[in-house]
Amino acid sequence: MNNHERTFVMIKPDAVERGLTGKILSRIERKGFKIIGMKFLQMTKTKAEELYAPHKGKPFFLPLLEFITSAPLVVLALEGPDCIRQIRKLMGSTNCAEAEPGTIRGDFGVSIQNNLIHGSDSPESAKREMAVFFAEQELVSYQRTVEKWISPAPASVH
Ligand code: 3AN
Repeated sequence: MNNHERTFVMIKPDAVERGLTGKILSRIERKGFKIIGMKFLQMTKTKAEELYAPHKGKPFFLPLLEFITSAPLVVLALEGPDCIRQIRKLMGSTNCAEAEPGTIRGDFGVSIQNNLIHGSDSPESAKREMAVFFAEQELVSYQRTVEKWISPAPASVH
């Protein structure tokens, strides 16, 4: 398992305006994810088009740009084993109305567009999306002493 897998996460404008930033961040932290980058910003149309380039041409593309640039958001870079898959489980299905209770989307929303949080779906997307908001030197590399308690692999038995 790659202990240095990275993923890109956004706490979207709907979550920020609804005052859910702290609650969502707290769920990310309590699961054990390591934050290696974090910024609060309002996205420009240019950045939004770059981020959502794979969705260009889809019927929800323009409303999505409108939504994502409408208010501030939080962008995060996370690092840890299996973090891409794990954060998506924590988020729940894209459509909040279908997301399981207990997930972020399942607990806080009913919308498909205003779905509170984004997490990359593959290592390739994570790399591409992270580069839209973070220069490599802005990501902070550090060791946590709690790592042995959080790692999914059991400590080796002698
Ligand atoms: P996810 O964020 O779950 O990976 P994507 O990458 O398929 O979902 O979609 C990116 C964003 O586009 C979603 N987070 C949501 O805001 C919006 N979106 C996706 N599908 C729809 C849809 N059918 N109608 C409206 N908005 C959508």
